Amino acid sequence: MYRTKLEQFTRAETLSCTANRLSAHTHTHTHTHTHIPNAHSAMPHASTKHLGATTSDAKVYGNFDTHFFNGQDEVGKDGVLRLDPKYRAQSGFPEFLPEWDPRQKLPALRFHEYHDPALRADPTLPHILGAAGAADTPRVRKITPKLGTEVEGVQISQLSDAGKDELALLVAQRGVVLFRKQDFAQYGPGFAVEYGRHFGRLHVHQTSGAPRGHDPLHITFRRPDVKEFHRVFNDSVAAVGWHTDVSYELQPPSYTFFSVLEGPAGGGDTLFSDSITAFERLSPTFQEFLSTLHVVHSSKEQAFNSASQGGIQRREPVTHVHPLVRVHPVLRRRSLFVNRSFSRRIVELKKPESDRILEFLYDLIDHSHDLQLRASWEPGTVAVWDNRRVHHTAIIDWEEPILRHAFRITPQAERPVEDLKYLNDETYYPSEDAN
Ligand SMILES: O=C(O)CCC(=O)C(=O)O
Ligand SMILES: [Fe+2]
Repeated sequence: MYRTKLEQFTRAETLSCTANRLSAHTHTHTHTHTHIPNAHSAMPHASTKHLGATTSDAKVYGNFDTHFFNGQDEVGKDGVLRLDPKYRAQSGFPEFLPEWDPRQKLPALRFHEYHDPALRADPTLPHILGAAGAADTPRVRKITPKLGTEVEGVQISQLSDAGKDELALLVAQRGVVLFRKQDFAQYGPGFAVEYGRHFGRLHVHQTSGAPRGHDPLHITFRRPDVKEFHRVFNDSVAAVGWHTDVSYELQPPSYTFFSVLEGPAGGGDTLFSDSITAFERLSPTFQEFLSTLHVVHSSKEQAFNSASQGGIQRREPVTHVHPLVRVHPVLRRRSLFVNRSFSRRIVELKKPESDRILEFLYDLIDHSHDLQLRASWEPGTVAVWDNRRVHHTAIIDWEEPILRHAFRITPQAERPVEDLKYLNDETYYPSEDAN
């Protein structure tokens, strides 16, 4: 089953990615497999015992999530955490407001097969691009030549299953698609959840708020309060936090739906960067080298940030090892799967080597404007991005006390693979929770 470099890793080793277990393992056994120098230091030093992260770890990796915030939000008599009533009162979308229930505890996520809906799609995309010769064909505009498309004239809420499959294919091909003038939000959070199920098993986030009874919705809510702005810039010079969503999970997401329900009249944009083009910019020699590497991703610092603000923890924090270069099952192209928010360490390299290479790759993805686009929000815009392919960051560029409220639907994809022969192979490079 395990060939070439995969032979170098065993289940026992991968399981031993925990600081203690790995160091014990590497000291007591002499295997012929790849040495992973100081791999235990990929794990953050534990000071907050149950989370395995420290304040300085958490600071290094940023805190851009909108967790519950003790002191600014409300602890209900029922024990449920909510936004302060004065913020709730300003919302035009109360059904989508977040709550956090500290008693909610979920089991670890387990492997499941993923069958990409785009692989079922009619490649001529008749439901999205319109049937040939039809009078009212949708307006479709490329945002940049390689990345991003804007579509007007399709109500995605009305798509049949075949139409949803086509939507997935278009999003895979373009990385991100902005559907304008959508009626999606008016059907409420329950519709959004059911709709998302077509694209994969829905992810429930470890710390974020969700509307009551609709846990799979991930809510971003910037409070209409200058304190929100001050908190972001307190120790930062820019409100930019490039990432791919929840890359620490065993099966991070694919077709991710995101809609800003209300926000600043101009600004509050979201930036996207294409990690396929980023990979293709590299020299063939460097591409091949990177394709041999694997990376530890961690949710511990995000969990710490939530806890330090009085927020919740639905699941135990996790670390997982993913290939640095993954292959997209629909496009059959390779992309760089590392991000500053959750990637921690290249397991095969020494720490200074890992640090420099990761920094180089983050820099390429985060700062190369010629592989990026800037998505602006209008009322009714629904963006769908392929989280396997693009990185994104919110932009906080307003200073007035403005409310910005968005919801995300996050279907989980396949476990990232370095070669499609491992697609849906549960035993591929086993990296069970490394806790
Ligand atoms: O608020 C934004 O523009 C993006 C938020 C984000 O990163 C997310 O919900 O995944
Ligand atoms: Fe995100």
